[in-house]
Amino acid sequence: ASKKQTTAVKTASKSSARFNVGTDKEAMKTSILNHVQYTLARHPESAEPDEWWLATCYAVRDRILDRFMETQRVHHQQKVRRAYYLSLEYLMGRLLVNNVHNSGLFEPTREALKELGQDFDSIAAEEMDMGLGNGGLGRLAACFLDSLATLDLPAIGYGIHYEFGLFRQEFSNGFQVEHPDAWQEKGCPWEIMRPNFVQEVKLYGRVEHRMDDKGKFHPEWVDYSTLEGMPFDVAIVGHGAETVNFLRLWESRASQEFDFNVFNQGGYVEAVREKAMGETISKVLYPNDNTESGKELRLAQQYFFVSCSLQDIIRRFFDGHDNWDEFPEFNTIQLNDTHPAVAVPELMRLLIDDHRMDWEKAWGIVRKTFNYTNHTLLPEALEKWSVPLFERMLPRHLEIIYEINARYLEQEVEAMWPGDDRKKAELSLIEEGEPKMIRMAYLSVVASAKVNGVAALHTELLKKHLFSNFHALYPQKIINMTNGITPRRWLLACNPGLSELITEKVGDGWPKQLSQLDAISKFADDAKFQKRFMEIKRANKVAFAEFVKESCDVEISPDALFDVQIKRLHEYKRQHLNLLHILTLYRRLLNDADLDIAPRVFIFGAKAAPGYALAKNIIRAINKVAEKVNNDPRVNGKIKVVFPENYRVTMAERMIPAADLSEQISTAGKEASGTGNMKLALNGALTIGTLDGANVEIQEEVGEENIFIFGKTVEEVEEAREQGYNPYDYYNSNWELKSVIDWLQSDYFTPGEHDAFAPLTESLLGGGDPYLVLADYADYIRAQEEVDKAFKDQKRWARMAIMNTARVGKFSTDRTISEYAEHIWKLKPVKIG
Ligand code: T68
Repeated sequence: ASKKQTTAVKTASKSSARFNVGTDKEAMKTSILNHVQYTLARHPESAEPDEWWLATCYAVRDRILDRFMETQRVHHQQKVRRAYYLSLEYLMGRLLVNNVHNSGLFEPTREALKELGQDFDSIAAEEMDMGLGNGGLGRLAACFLDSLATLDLPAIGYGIHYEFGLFRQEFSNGFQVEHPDAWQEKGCPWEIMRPNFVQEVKLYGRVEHRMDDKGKFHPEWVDYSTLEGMPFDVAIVGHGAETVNFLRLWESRASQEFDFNVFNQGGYVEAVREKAMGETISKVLYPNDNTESGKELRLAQQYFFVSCSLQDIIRRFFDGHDNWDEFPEFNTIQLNDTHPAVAVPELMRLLIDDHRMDWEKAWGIVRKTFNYTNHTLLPEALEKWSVPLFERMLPRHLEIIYEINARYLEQEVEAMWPGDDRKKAELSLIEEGEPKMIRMAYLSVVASAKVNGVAALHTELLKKHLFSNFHALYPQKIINMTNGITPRRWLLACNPGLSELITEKVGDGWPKQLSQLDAISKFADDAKFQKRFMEIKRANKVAFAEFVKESCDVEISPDALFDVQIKRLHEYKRQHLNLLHILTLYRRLLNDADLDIAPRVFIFGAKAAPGYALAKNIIRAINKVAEKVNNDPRVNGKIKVVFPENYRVTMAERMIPAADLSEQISTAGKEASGTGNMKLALNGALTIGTLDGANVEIQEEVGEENIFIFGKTVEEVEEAREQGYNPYDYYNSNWELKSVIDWLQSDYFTPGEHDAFAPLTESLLGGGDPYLVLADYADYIRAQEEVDKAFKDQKRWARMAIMNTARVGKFSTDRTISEYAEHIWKLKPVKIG
């Protein structure tokens, strides 16, 4: 009977291998109704919008899961090589719109909802953002997952199932106020809990070296505490592909068993403390972008998710293989920055202590398995963990890191620079000091097969500065992988008007072959095409203006130039340079009411890390200047400043299609790549920017005549510093610059409240202006005047905008991921079905 049953199960799953359920409108309708009634227990007549949203997600999910299971069956059966992406952050945004587009269910779902009396767009708007990331690094991980599935590459993402993602931002009297982000409040239809794949993780304790019966010493980690990791899987649908990969996120739980032991030893309070720790680890995402906190809980998060993930990878590998020698042949692991770098000593520990492998063999496997992506040169973002903290939390891992260090210094560094103790100190994984610190970036470089930067300029600077010694030691190791963005979310889904126009002209292949957009460049001067392109832009601006009216109670004209800066608030990104330009125009307008400038709306979207005082002060300054400017009748509506609160992926999807101008104005050498720059250019916004990060490559693609470049180059920045840069030289010699800074120092924008922007003005003057805002001010103003001139010539502007959309095909993550697959992962597509 049981054999018969197995055959029956097999037949059933085979015949339904692709779709168990229909994918037409009628089937979707039935399915949505079924979920309203049998999943949510609601009468369709009384179901609320968020319930229609849930039911729709479940109906879509059913269809995706068919493909998901089939993909995993094929991968398992064919014993494929897989890439594993380890990242502490995934900034996914909403999933419904993306999933219906990628799975080809958009039309039937929309039609089905319509017949059920529901509007797809308003139903989709019920979804909360899955905001498990800070900024570019987390969003890049999400775009990578989309491209991996689209290109049929076998890959799994690993991360943390944070209970609270990046905080929700509100403004109060211009100040940023943070609130917890309860993203799971309405339910999480996209994730599947997998209790059968729970993992156990150890923390704290100490190491004993015990002799085995052959007289050999073996280290043993004892007196540790344990936690459990519960996996939650989110299906990742490729665009128009059969492949459905997944993202596995770990949630921490107190381990029942451990509590019980401590409890029996009479350690009641200890047991409760451990339980609290178990439940705390995956509570909240650290809200820093490009800085490191050095906090104990952060290290616990890193180790927790890395240990769960490695054990899961090993379990999956041995479900089909039986020999460690083959491990690097079937597994490649990408470290998204150094945040998961503790994976290096953890894999060594698992191989040596748990699987009794000798050091050389284990190290050989590690070095063939890991690769590392660097996302920053900023010193404050480079991770260093204090040795005493590491020793307390991960005593065995500290031993392993010391051993890696000793062997690599004695063998590799010594061979290259014999007898050079200074080189050894420079290159050591341990930085001397009080306390000693572990250099996680160096550990990642030494243990990885390939190390990559994220834009051409960034990679060159890595080779020249941060990793110059490593570049000499391992000349083939450091390579460039220029970032990208997924055109599915960042054009097809967020800008339907422009997508339709493009499809009409070049066919519907562009979302998977973005370089096909180049074919619209031949219409750049075509008056009819220009008109349609600009009408679509205008419609997007109208829609955004409505949103601004609702959310900020400010009226903005869709005929004004929409000047957009959207990114994390950070000194190096120089939102305050943008602010100085706004103040300059405001001043000029007060001096000359008839000043001939194109009306402009300055649009900001940014969160500041809660502990970053200067960034928060800049937010306050922008808000206070906005209040004044928007309510000053003398300005006559010529300039407006809007800063909607709680910038996030969903808000970016509204702003980007409506943007005319894209502000990419970081100090040269500071922004590793930038990816917002790519999204805005793709949607026909012109860039005003420095020669930094990927701006350099955007200029190469769109041509000098279609971008506004200003400011000091990396070399000029270095030179200015060497010559003892002094912001007062600029302040004292540029009368207009002096006036606007003085203005900020007055109480004009905060009547009665003095020194409100002291942190900001102090950093520009007394603080030495570390990011050369004053040095770049005059050239920025000049470039902005060119923008103004270009915008007044609408034909010229249309041409430039079209050329931007046409020429940025290079920046699809499909191209980026193909390069990773070829040069780093040696990964081949696997067709499903
Ligand atoms: C960004 N980095 C880069 N870091 O700043 C940006 N850091 O230039 C680049 O385009 C992007 O990565 C993708 O490569 C970040 O977003 C962080 O968010 C971060 C988070 C925690 C600690 C340090």
